[in-house]
Amino acid sequence: MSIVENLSEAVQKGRIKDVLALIEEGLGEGVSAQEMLDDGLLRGMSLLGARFKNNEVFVPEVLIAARALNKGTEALKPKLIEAGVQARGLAVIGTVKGDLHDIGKNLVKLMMEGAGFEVVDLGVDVSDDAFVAAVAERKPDVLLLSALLTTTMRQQESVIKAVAAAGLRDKVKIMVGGAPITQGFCAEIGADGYAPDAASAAEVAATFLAA
Ligand code: B1M
Repeated sequence: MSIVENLSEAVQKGRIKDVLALIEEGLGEGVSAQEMLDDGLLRGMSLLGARFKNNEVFVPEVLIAARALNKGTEALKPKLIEAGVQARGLAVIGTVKGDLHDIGKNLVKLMMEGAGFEVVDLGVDVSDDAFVAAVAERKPDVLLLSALLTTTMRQQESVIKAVAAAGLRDKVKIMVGGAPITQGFCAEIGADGYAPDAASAAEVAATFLAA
């Protein structure tokens, strides 16, 4: 099996040591960090996700795999982020209330940092009030809301309303994303931008600064 295939396997089995060793080996052999992320770590999580859906594996296995994926992403971070990029904007990011998924959010954060943003990460299960307080205090250029569940996606709309109620809606661009989110949903709830993946999230955020 190739290094990326082994990485995918190691993530699915939640083997942090193997993930880190394979990344080191891959980097030594000139495999690109992006390939190890996309075809190794994320592919592994996607395969495990399908087994999760079919009730072949359960929450503990997925949690262990998520931890291995996050460790692997951390190890790849220096290679994914271009050195010496000057901070060109401030962003606040979080996963909305009721939602504990943070792998995608962490990737969006990483890509935003790579695009030169300073990113304040509020974590997961973030209340509307906490988002509003962060916008009021930090005055970010962009607020990024992640949601992975059909039961929590409406929470993004609730945050947008809360920001508006606090009189801050014209002070910040709001972006939404996550597996169930679409461009149509973004328009429906009055967000300023949507991106289907982490790399394009950073691109969309950068257009707000340019504007
Ligand atoms: Co959960 N889970 N989960 N889970 N989980 C999903 C999302 C699910 C699709 C699995 C399934 O049934 N097929 C399903 C949702 C179904 C639905 O709502 N329609 C589901 C469910 C049901 C649940 C629970 C309810 C299960 C239960 O307890 N019975 C529960 C809910 C807990 C809660 O949040 N309150 C739950 C729990 C968990 C774990 C804790 C075990 C774990 C999360 C661990 C963690 O995040 N630290 C977990 C995981 C890992 C998954 C799957 C397997 C993988 C998600 C993931 O990290 N993908 C997922 C199934 C799947 O997606 N195949 C599933 C990799 C990640 C890189 O992709 O997050 O989509 P993603 O992020 C992408 C884009 O969406 C985008 O960029 C990212 C990178 O390109 N993006 C943005 C994300 N945020 C963005 C923001 C942006 C722009 C782009 O701008 C603001």
